[in-house]
Amino acid sequence: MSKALIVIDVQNDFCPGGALAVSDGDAVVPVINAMMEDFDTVLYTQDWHPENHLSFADNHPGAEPFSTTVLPYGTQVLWPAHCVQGTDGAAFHKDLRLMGDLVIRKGFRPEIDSYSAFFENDQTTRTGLAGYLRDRGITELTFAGLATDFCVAWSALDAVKEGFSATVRMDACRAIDLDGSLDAAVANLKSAGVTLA
Ligand code: VGL
Ligand code: ZN
Repeated sequence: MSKALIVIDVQNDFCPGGALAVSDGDAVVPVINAMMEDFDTVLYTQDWHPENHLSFADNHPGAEPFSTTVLPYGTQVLWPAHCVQGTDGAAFHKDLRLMGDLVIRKGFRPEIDSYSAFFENDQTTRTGLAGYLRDRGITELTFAGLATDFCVAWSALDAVKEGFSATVRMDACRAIDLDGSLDAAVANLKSAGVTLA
C-alpha cells in the first residue's frame, strides 16, 4: 500500500490579502510543510483560470460575487476573479515547500469550473490524476489545503468514488464557509466514508 499527500490550492489568492482570501488560509502552510515528512509522495493542485473564466462574476454582466448562476453542468457559484494563469495570485504561497512530484492544474477551460483534483465540475471531464495514482500504485490519499468546503471536499469525495481511501486533515485545511457550506461538506465527507482527522 502506497500513500500520497495531496496539497490542494495553497495559492496566494486563497490566503489573507488575496482575491478570494480564506480566513486564516496561510495558517495551513507550516502544518502542511511538516506533514510532508510523513509521505513519500507529495502532489499539489493549482487553481489555474484564464481571464475569461465563466466562474468569475466579472464575466457575467450585473452579477455579484458569491451569487450563483446555472451553467450547462449545474449551479455554479460566481467568484471574484482569482488564480488567473501566470499572476502572483495564482502562485503557491511563498513558504510552501515545493518538494513534491507533480502539480495538477485545474479550471483552465473557460467554460467549466473545476473544484476537484479528479474531475471538473461537470463530473465527467477527468484531470488524469486517478490514472497517475493507479500507475504509481498509490491507494491511500491524505488531503490538506484550501478550501475545506470546496476544492478539498470535492477532491476527497471523488477520491472515494474512484476507489482510493481518503483522509482529510482538518487541522491542515481552512474553509470559505459560504451559506453553511462547511457543515454541508463535513456531512457529505462523513457519509461518503472519508476519514476526518
Ligand atoms: C476554490 C472556489 C473557486 C478552492 C477554487 O480552491 O476551494 N474555491 N476556486
Ligand atoms: Zn477557482
